[in-house]
Amino acid sequence: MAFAICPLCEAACGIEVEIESDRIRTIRGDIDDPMSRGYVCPKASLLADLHNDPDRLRTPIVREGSRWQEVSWEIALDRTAHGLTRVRRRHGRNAVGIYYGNPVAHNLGLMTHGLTFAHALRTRNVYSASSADQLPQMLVAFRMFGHLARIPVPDLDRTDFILICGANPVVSNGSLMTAPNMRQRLKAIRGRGGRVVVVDPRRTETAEVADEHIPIRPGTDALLFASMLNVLFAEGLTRQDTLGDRVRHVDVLADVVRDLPPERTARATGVPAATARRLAIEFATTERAAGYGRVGLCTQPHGTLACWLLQALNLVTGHLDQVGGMMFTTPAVNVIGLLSMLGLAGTFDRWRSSVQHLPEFGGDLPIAALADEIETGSEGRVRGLVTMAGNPVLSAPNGRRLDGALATLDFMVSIDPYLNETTRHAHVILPPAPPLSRGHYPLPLYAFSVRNVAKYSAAVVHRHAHERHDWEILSELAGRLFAPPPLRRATAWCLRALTPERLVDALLRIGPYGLSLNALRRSPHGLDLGPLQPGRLIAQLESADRHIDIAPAAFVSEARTQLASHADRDPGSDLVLIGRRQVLSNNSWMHNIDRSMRGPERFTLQVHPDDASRLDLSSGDRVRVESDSGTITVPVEVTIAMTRGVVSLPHGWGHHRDGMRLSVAAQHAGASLNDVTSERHLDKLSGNAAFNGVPVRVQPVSPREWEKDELMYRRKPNVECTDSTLW
Ligand SMILES: Nc1nc2c(c(=O)[nH]1)N[C@H]1C(S)=C(S)[C@@H](COP(=O)(O)OP(=O)(O)OC[C@H]3O[C@@H](n4cnc5c(=O)[nH]c(N)nc54)[C@H](O)[C@@H]3O)O[C@H]1N2
Ligand SMILES: Nc1nc2c(c(=O)[nH]1)N[C@H]1C(S)=C(S)[C@@H](COP(=O)(O)OP(=O)(O)OC[C@H]3O[C@@H](n4cnc5c(=O)[nH]c(N)nc54)[C@H](O)[C@@H]3O)O[C@H]1N2
Ligand code: SF4
Ligand SMILES: [Mo]
Repeated sequence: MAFAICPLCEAACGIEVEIESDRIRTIRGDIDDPMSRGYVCPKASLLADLHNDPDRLRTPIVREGSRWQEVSWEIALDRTAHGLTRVRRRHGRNAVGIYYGNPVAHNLGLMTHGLTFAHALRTRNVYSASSADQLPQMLVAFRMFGHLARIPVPDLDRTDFILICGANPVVSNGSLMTAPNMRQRLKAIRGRGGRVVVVDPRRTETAEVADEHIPIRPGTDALLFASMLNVLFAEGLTRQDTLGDRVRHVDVLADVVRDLPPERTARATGVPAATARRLAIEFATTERAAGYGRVGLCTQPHGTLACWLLQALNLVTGHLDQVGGMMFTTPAVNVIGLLSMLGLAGTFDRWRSSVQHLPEFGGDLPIAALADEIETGSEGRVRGLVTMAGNPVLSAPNGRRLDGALATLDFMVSIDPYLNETTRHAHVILPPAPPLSRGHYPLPLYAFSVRNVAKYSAAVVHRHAHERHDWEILSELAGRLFAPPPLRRATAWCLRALTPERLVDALLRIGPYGLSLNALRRSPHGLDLGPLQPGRLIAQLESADRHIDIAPAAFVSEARTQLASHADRDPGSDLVLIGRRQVLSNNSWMHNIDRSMRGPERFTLQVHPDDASRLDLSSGDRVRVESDSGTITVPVEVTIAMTRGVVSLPHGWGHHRDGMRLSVAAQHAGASLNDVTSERHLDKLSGNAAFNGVPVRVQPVSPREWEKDELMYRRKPNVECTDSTLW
């Protein structure tokens, strides 16, 4: 029996893995894990299927035209270094771009070696999934609290009121909030007499276990929060005594929301004025309350304003940095503290993308800019690309355009275990060894944990001798790319000696608890380091002599020019499209597991019954969903979970393309939501993708038309799987 940490999502559940002759027999929840206490979601057991998936690449492959060939690591790495160096020599270092995706956050070696590699490329064309995700929250943290990762988390286990906006943690298992078994934790709030309120255009699985669901029109949260602040200022219900005189510009904030009472915003938000008033007062007058927002708040045109005003609500009600409110962690590896000490608090807008002029943040450019930067003919065009644990063809806004753009690159390498929608464009794929064969410490997740905990898990199965971990691949590549020829081997050797484990050990030792990797090895279930501490933010601000800016100038001017006119605009009668997550999916990349794909069709367009009857639709019908960016054909599911005027599709589908090696996923292809989202529909202040609230036209298709589309979607491209000459 071995104990480990599930690396699939932010809950970081403890798992117990039964191994027999180096084969995984069962995976269960670890009942002695202090955070998850035996809880796991159904994805945990799929780790074994991932491990055994015959389509998972075990050997590097290189592409010649449309043929792929297995090669040795030496050849694959040499080719990669040659390809990237050639682009750099001919066109300069900005011509090599890099995109890294979500699994980086769940892979210790990619955190330690991958992020360093991205920055060592010294290109302005660094892209990541952050700008399809939490960038507005980072920008708010940077402007208000002085560090782009200083994001508070709800004190879930002690709060008496949680306001959940644009998040569905019962399905996503929580994000920027490490807290396994969300359903139970939310039930516990209600069990102690507290309240759970969900603001979401869809009656989500989280709304189902809440006391109250407040349906909102997509993209209007900033107006709702502004109106709640208006009520609090007007009624004299604000307080900042808890943060002393560290908060600046409260008067400016009061002025920004002065003309936005709930009566004015109700038409746009769809939230009745009386509801917004009541919510504001309940939130302010509950001693322990926390306002938590996530992806749904970020991925809208006023994403930064929404995230800012929610944080302002926490602040003016005295719920920030306080027990039961939104709090700051004290992780055993205190990366944010270390970076702050080194003066690395973050950066914003040091340069811009060349076509859309989107701002840099923390060294990255928004992913919405990448297709432009590849296709444009001007100086600094991206001609070479590294993708690392990312599938932007399915995850980036207007993925279809990016799909086409990737095909034009001079050279592309992907560090990825699958030949999928994105990596099929690569010239070389470097596949890492599977998750359970590597050691793990969830470095970034513990910075957002609702209790301070620390846990290290060693590899539970051996990797094959010819397999390499992500960090080893990157060390080898860095040696070849960055060191002069005589020093290449030595450089790669030094980088390999600097294992992720050694780095974590050093960071633990200088951390606030003086732990070490050995100490964690002696506690294989993990260490509970206690509840979150109040006053963490204030202590950090005081030591740096900084203040909280509750009304950063850039946000204020955007709010002044945008919010009132948004409130007064006719919301129109267009249907708008939003996304959703599903328990058995993990963004785009876990649909190749047969066991997880049985049961009813999951890829459906959810439609409210009134909209369905207006459009003459029933469940099972096929419709075309058309936006200004593109058209997809999808099956309908009529459900009262939707709000009138809003339809929903899950993202991460669309596995119908040629030239992939995903034999199971291709049988359940679906279509990609991001073939109808736009790389021009963005959060204005940060450049984050505004996936939600896309105006769409929905039209029934006849069975004949559907058959035609079906041919396109059901094209089976998996020649590689059967061609034994190549495999
Ligand atoms: N419309 C819409 N689009 C969205 C979202 C949405 O809500 N709506 N959500 C957005 C969000 S929040 C995110 S985070 C992004 C995700 O965007 P991405 O990170 O680009 O997409 P993933 O589907 O997570 O793809 C992960 C890739 O990493 C590979 N991989 C998995 N594990 C490992 C590993 O250990 N090492 C390596 N090297 N590779 C690995 C997988 O094979 C896959 O190719 O999508 C965004 N896109
Ligand atoms: N099972 C599973 N778990 C996952 C993932 C997965 O793909 N599958 N992905 C992981 C990743 S990368 C992330 S970042 C997290 C995300 O974790 P969450 O943020 O909890 O993710 P979602 O379930 O997308 O929740 C977003 C919610 O916002 C709502 N929404 C859409 N538009 C608006 C709006 O304008 N206003 C408001 N108030 N709400 C809106 C949607 O209806 C949806 O319920 O989940 C992680 N966990
Ligand atoms: S909730 Fe997340 S961490 Fe826990 S078992 Fe499921 S996928 Fe793994
Ligand atoms: Mo994400």
